[in-house]
Amino acid sequence: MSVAASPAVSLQIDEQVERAVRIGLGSRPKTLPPWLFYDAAGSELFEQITELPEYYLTRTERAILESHASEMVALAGGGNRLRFTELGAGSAEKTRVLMKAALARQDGLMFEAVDVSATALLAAQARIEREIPGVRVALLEMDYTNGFELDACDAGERRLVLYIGSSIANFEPEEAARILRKLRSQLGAGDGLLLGVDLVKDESRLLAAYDDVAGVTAAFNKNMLVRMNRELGSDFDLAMFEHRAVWNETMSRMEMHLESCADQRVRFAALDWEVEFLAGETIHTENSYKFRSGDAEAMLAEAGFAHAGTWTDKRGWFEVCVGKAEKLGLGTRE
Ligand code: AVI
Repeated sequence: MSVAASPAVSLQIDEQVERAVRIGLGSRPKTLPPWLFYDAAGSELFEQITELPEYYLTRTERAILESHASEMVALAGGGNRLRFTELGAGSAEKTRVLMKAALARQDGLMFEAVDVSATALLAAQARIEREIPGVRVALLEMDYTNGFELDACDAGERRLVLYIGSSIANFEPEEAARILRKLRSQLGAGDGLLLGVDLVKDESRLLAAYDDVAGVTAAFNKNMLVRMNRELGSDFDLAMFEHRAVWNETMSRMEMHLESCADQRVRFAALDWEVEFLAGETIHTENSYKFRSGDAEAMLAEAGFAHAGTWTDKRGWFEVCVGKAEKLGLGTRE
């Protein structure tokens, strides 16, 4: 944290936010990293997105988990007790069905919820422990993208890491591969990873999911501007930027942008800095990669996981894969 020295505006400035904004808006084309979406208002808007009729991802993945939870858990556990570790757990809504399936095979379940913010986790912890007797929730407040350490499991216990919601899709492929490799290095041979990814489908369906009629995704995207105005003292006029959702076929990803409606200049009073925008110029705020059959298994294999199973919905819109950590070379954890 640093306190800005500007005489006009004095704010507590998060250095990580300032650095990301200076780098992103100083680049050509302009970009901002998607983690900037998730302040309290952005996290709330994302929860609303998951319930939109157009945003099929959450509903479809939940249906896959509901249909196959017992099978997934049996495959992951084999003859062992399971411990769950969910990355980016948030409210852990979809995980409940897996918890119940695990509790049908074993007494009690340790659920480690990993997230950057303890706020969402605290509410989830109380609710889960109240509503699903036998689950003990441990909160691990950390940014799993920057490396993390997990405790070793108890004897006779295996860890199943849950990485669902297509969260891996918001990272560039090399970054996603790095995260999975890092994760693998924290696991013992035979531990599992359950990965949920969204699949390539009809373009109109994808566009609708990222540009809903009610405008919730537009508000989510523009929340970056709101956040910069509040935290960095900028004067973005929200009416002067349009939400744009684009299907990039070549890169197999949905992109979100904020497009400037005119030539304009935005002043960051707290940073004593100005940024110019041309009419039609965009800030690229998010990529959401869409996968094809076999891609998730290949990602798992590359990170050191043997494929154990893949499940999809009837329409082939979303996929859940389970991989098992393979034995590593000498000098590693197991
Ligand atoms: C969190 N993540 C998987 C969402 C996605 O679909 O890429 C974020 C999101 N962006 C727009 N709508 C939802």
